[in-house]
Amino acid sequence: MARLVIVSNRVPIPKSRVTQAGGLAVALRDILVPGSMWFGWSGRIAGEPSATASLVEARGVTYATVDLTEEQHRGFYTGFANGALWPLLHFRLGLLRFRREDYEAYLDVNAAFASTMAGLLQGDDTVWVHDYHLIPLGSVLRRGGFSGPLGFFLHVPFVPPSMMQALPVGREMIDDLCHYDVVGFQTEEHARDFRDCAQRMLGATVRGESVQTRDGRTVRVIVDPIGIDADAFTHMAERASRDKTVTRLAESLVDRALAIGVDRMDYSKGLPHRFEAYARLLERFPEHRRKVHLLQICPRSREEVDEYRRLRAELDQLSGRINGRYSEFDWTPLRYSTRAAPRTTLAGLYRIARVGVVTPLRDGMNLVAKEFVAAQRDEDPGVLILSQFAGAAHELTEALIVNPFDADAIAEAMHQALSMPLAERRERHARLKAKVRSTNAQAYCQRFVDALAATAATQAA
Ligand code: GDG
Repeated sequence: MARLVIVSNRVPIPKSRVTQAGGLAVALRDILVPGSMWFGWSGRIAGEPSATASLVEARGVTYATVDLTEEQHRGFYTGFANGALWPLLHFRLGLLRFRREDYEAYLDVNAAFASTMAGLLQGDDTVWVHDYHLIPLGSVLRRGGFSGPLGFFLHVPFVPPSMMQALPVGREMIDDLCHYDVVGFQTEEHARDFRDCAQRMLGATVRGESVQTRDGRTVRVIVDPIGIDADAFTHMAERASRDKTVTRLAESLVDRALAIGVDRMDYSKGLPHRFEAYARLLERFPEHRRKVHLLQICPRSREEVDEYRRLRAELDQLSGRINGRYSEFDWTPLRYSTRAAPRTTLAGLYRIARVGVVTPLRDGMNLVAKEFVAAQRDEDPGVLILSQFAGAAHELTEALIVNPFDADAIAEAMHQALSMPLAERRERHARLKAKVRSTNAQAYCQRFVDALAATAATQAA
């Protein structure tokens, strides 16, 4: 196969052989064979934009990164990507902040990425671009003469035309997506919304998976749900039960059940609703008082965006209120941490939890749901509560599926999970685990790369 070049906003350069990275890095590990390249932002802010990429080799893979200036970062990342696209794609029109100068910065950074990449690309490379930060990159690469297979995968949800039209440059976004050969989404619903946008906003023709623009471009739209390396995660969770933090927490539970939530601190994750639901559980089902702890781990993220700072203040207040209302001298119902936990600790914590609470208001997929399932003990598994608006709910139908806007429904699901007989827990878990193992990270990558190769072969023919 031709060389694969991955492009994403952040590039997780492995620091040592033992690094256990999360997210995309894990998902892509198997296809990053020696010779491949990963291109993106270094995570550094510099006085001047990078003229060339800095290159680091690790295990035969080249990691090529560029720095951004303060101004680029403000407009491209904080402004347009996270201030306009992220809320829009999570159905939060009220939070959408559009400024033309941010959009200009977004286009400039995409153009700068493309021009630096031009010096690194070889004619027959296959380029796979990731996520909403880099939607226009494909069209700039094409204009610059790149003619190899070009794919894009969107990790977050997609919206129907009625919402996309609220973005003043929504049409440009859809047109940019139609410059790729293959565009992948997490669920059929997101793919359908994209096809509808192309039809309604560009006048494109849709036939099955293919979308044809009026000027003759064809893009194949595929559904490719992302997964985790389930078996590796199960092993990590088994080993992690001996981890110091996990053992200490397990001891501190003194036979109380643990419910766990793990989310970046983001308004899409439904955290205030979840806290509210937990308070309802304690109010409506008092038999669980003193018998359960909710541990919510939510590492702070994107603090440069106002809405994220407001969310933190709201959660601080809510958690204080719940603990103030229900705590006893020897029982604190809600344990809430805004620091990131090491990945192994996380795996161990999932394993000792009786309930996994995954209730985003919208989520492309939600990998925590899959990690929770993979980490459970087959003989005595915990129960997953999952939002109907997470992409994962399309696959993990044996979870307790809830509407995350309904605090009472979440409280009832928590009650059901805490009271569920072992036989039912085992049955649900066995089915969920089989799904998480089969729709794993490797299958996700292979499907996308195969779709790109097939499209390239058709075009060559
Ligand atoms: C986007 C889409 C889609 C969380 N806290 C800690 C920690 N994490 C890890 C989790 C999980 C990852 O971060 C989060 O993944 P999610 O899928 O839940 O969410 P996003 O970050 O929003 O990712 C999402 C995903 O892309 C992939 O396509 O599923 O829908 O929004 O792996 O375990 N990891 C560590 N400490 C923490 O405190 N080590």
